[in-house]
Amino acid sequence: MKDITELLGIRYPIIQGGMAWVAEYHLAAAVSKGGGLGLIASGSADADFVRGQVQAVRERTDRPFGVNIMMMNPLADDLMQLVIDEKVPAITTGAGNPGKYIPALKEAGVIVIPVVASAALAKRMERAGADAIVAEGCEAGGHIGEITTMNLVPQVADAVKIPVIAAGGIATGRQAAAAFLLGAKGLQVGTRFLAATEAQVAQSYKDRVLAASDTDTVVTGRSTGHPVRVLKNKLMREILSREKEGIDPEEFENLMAGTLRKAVVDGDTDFGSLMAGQSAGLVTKEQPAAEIMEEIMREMREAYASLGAYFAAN
Ligand code: TUI
Repeated sequence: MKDITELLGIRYPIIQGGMAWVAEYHLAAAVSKGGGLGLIASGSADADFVRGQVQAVRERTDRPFGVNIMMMNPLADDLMQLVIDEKVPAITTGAGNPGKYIPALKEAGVIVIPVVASAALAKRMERAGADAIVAEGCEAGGHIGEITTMNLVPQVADAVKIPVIAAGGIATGRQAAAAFLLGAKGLQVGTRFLAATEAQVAQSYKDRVLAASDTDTVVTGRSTGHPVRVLKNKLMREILSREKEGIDPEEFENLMAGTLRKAVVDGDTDFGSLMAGQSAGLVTKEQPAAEIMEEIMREMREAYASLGAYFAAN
């Protein structure tokens, strides 16, 4: 099995999460320059916007990078064609099944890494020709599945032969070390990069992440079948109580529409969607993306050394 670093041509086995509105060219270029795989999140954007972002990353670095495509985006067809036309080195996908696009992407030499929340979908993606899989546990921020990283990663690793990248709740080297022990060959980091110096996120949103404690996230949308992990605020308390009363899914969608942009761009921490994972409680300082990756790698080596010392003595 090829290492994730060899597959992607990167220094560290770290890929950045595809965070809609947050992961634009500044962050993606910084992560790629720093030795990981930077990602441009396309969210609900169109092909022209993403083309501009791809060009902006290329102006800043020659290193490999990728585009994240959210499968619920009605414009996903156009975005797949764009990554083929632009010869984008790699893509990750989220919130759906990219299977039908994989043959054309492979033909064009694009490395395809679907993000999944179950072993069943991981297997289907491997059969469809995916190069690697991100197994994202429900500790992650944003749209999530049901299974924890602790249980999803080893079950996906047992289910497929392609490399597995662990995601959901990984912000530190200790957690990264644990993920490798579960069978992962790489890491996807989202929440910690949300607080990176280069992330173009309203300071008030970053400050909420930096101040968060372990119990500060909640999951909304369970009642409508689209669970999303966010930091608690006025909007989410209101939404959760409406869900308890049995809110109509259409009304739910209307209340949520535009709230991610409100948080990231406008910095509205009361009525915006402050998407973040459970690891927010471990993210305590704003620092450059390169430094984040160096720190994770150093901490991961230290974790192994101390575990080695423990087992040498016991
Ligand atoms: O996609 C994500 N995280 C996201 S996408 C997103 S955009 C959004 N904005 C507002 C409301 C809702 C979404 C924010 N965060 N992570 C990857 C991920 N994919 N997590 C879970 C899944 C997933 C779930 C079900 C993948 C496939 C799936 O089923 C596929 C099928 O059809 O079988």
